[in-house]
Amino acid sequence: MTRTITIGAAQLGPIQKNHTRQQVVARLINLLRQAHSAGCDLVVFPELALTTFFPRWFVENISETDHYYETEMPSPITAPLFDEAKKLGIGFCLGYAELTPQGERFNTQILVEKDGTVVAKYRKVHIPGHEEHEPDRAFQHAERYYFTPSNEGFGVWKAFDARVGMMICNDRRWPESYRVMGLQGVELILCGYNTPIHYIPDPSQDILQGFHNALVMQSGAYQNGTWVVGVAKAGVEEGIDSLGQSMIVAPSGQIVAQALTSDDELLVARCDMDWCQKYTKTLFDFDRYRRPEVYTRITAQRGVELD
Ligand code: CDT
Repeated sequence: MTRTITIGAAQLGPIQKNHTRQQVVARLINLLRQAHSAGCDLVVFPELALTTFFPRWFVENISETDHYYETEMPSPITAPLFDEAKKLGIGFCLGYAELTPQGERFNTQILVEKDGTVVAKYRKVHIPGHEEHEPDRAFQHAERYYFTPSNEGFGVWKAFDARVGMMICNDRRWPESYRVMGLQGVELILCGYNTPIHYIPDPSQDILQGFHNALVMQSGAYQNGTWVVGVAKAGVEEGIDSLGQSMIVAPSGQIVAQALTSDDELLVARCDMDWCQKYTKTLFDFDRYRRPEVYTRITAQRGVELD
């Protein structure tokens, strides 16, 4: 018996500033229904999947942006997505901006089982961009103003008869994200992203965005013997072009499905969780081959230290 999960990576095209939550939820439900027709057990939506990518603008008073954040999940507006998923018997993973009762702001992703139970909540650890307004930029990437970095780390949960972890966008560029989950026996990592193609601090990287996206997820999958599902919010949003190229990567590091457009698009793959063991019990048998005693610098220091 193999443990196969049929997974739908539900890429979204742009969400403009004037698009309502109701319109967006209707798009999510449309993708969910397509996934049901394709036999999916689980649908993965992008990072901040309910709104436009608002960190591209700076406001002096952060509370002016409260309407971009969710204070409850499900809420009356998102409930139809939860209801439809439960009715269809499909699980899903959804990214959104979270405002807690204590006033903390997190970039959050939740995992919902086929019976509608919220299995897990993950809050983004690696927050990229800048804290202050940078008026000379063509657009802001003020995630560090809008979100607190989570100290909860990278969990792995038993769901869909597999060991499932989550990360969000910039987390995928850091090998530590995958390895912390790898050390908990992760078999499936779900990752939503919004990646502007134009990287203002070093535009020479623009042409490499697709390469780097694949590079980090393929190597993270292979080096930890895990499936990785990376799902974009893509296309030209408020004049800013963001990377598509959503993909499902096998524990071998091979891409088994990839988006072809920058619009709402579902890609589907049958993912055998037992494939992970071909890697985790051989080349990447951590218990046999890792040398944590010589890796102490990794947690002892943050930046480069020169002697
Ligand atoms: N959303 C997100 O984390 N985006 C970043 C952009 C980095 S440039 C500030 C990413 O790593 O794709």
